[in-house]
Amino acid sequence: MHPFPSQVGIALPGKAVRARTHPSGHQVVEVLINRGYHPDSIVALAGRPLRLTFRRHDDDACFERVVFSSPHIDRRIPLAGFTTVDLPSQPAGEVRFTCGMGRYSGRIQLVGEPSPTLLGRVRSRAMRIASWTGAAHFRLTSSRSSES
Ligand SMILES: [Cu+2]
Repeated sequence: MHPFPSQVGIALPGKAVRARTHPSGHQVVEVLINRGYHPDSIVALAGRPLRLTFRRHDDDACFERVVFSSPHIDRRIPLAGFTTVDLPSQPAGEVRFTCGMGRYSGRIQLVGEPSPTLLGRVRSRAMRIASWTGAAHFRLTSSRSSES
């Protein structure tokens, strides 16, 4: 297995798709079912909930159910429409999901929060400058208040 890069923005090995993170901290990823799961390799942050939305375009009875390894979730997936599966926040590690008979599978890699984030690095640098000069302090606090 490949080691995962510790920074966001670096191309992931294989066809792994990174879950999108909403500002609320919720992570989402869409999975198309058509002769398999697309993507079948997902990377998401550990310690945050993850919502998978399945769209089934394959009438193979295999895909009528999807079964997760952790937590153990067994969900029916109708042919039409979207089926949402919410995984709670979990520690770093691998979660697998398979079709009802285990013929098709996908995996979710829950990885530690990349640290520090780009924004975090910029902030900590700004704070260091602020502590040196004092002058940057006003700008820092005013840019903060504009975020809320
Ligand atoms: Cu199957």
